[in-house]
Amino acid sequence: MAEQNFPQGQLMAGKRGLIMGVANKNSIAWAIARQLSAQGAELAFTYQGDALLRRVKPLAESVGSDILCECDVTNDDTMDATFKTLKDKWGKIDFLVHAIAFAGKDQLAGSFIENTTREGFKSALDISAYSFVDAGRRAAEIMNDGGAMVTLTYLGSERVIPNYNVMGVAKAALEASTRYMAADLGPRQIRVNAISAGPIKTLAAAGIGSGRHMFRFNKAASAMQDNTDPMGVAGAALYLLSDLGLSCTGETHHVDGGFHAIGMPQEGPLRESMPD
Ligand code: NAD
Ligand code: 0WE
Repeated sequence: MAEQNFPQGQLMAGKRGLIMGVANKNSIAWAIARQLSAQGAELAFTYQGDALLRRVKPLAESVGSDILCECDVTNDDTMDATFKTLKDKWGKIDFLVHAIAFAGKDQLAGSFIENTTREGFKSALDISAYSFVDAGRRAAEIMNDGGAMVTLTYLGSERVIPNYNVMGVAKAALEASTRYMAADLGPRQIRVNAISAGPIKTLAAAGIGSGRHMFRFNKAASAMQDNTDPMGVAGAALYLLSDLGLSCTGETHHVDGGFHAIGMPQEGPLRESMPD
């Protein structure tokens, strides 16, 4: 799965962009980075804090990237420095990948109404939604007309997923921000889209209590009877960030094996696994 090679091509030849949100080789942002690199893109990466540099540096080097910026999206100085580095090194960029989300662990369990605190709400929306608006504005300042931006979202924005809680609210804000950003940047032919991925085993999905049940349920109840392959998310990102995606903007595109399209699963393994 994650070790598969991407076919080489030229869809991103001559394009340069920033990837935000690689933590390790399982990160969705890393699958996207490899796909874009295989199509000739030149990449820069951000990493969150020194602890992650050890993991991100060899990955960046493996796709020939030597632009690595420490960036915590809650810290304006590191945001300023990241986009200044890009301006100094490249002048212009063509795309932005935003794959960042965080809510306090105490906010991602149990009752939404009881457990969501003012601070937890603020911080989840700041890191997971505002950061795309902020990075998008800074990226647009140095982006060629005709460029594109992509963020990652999840179905918990549209429907209740147990324990996703305030992250669902943050993802709803992220998707709405995507539409407003698309409207503002549309006249410059800059496109802004979101990919709504099904559950994928990454660091961000590892910490969740109900993980086993969620992966089993998604597999059983999706149209394709399988979990989401990060390669499919990377393919969607390639489409949206390349000129294949012309005229597509303000969209939330689901890559989840069709889970979002199902109202009620067929009788079968899922039904049989549930007690009456
Ligand atoms: P991941 O843990 O690999 O990536 C999350 C990234 O967010 C990490 O690189 C982390 O460093 C970064 N981050 C968190 N707080 C930050 C901050 N303050 N400043 C800078 N960076 C910060 O996990 P992932 O699953 O690849 O997550 C990437 C995106 O995909 C997230 O937006 C997530 O919500 C979304 N997503 C994930 C799934 C899934 O099931 N894994 C499904 C749909 C959408
Ligand atoms: O967006 C996400 C996860 C984002 C996330 C993960 C963590 C774990 C560690 C945000 N904040 C934190 N904070 C931590 O302390 N996903 C789409 C993956 C995910 O997370 C869930 C899910 C799914 C799917 C949490 C509960 C229920 C389902």
